[in-house]
Amino acid sequence: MHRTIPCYKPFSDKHLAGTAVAGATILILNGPNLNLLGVREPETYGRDTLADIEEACVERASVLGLAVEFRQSNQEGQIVDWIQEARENADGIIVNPAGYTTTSMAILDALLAADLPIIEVHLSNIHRRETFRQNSLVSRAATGVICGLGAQGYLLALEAMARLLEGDNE
Ligand code: CA2
Repeated sequence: MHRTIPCYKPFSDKHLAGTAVAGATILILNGPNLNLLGVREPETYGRDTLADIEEACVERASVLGLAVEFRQSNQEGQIVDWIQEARENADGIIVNPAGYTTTSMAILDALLAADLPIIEVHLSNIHRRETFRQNSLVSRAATGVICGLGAQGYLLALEAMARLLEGDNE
């Protein structure tokens, strides 16, 4: 049974559907072990499953007039392939690189080459955790980073992405 992620109110009433953003596709990528969400370590990562997060993202994206492609892989090369394809198929990337955050130069290089707005998301606040989690390589390619807000971080990233695509960075 899916959980409903508590919905916060969008920052303003400005409705983005029907604007330049409408119809844009956002690729949401999830790295290794995130398929275990909701099943293990709820004290660190919350009780939402990845399917719950996907459902909430699809719903929020539709309000914003965006389309979402939501994917997860435990394979670094698969994530690199998806990022390369995004250059042709997507207008922005939201990525939780999970265990590849601090190690994957391949994912960093693919993101740098993508030439798209990129938002890095982490469920937990990596800066309150072990030092080995804190030095994200991926952040070097990110337009912005959201961490520590649980599943809501993905929804905030979608809001921010809509505004980035609108050219509204305020
Ligand atoms: O906080 C995040 O979103 C992380 O990206 C999650 C990664 C971790 O390596 C990063 O430092 C921070 C771990 C994802 C593994 O997810 C699990 C979920 C449930 C049970 C076990 C692992």
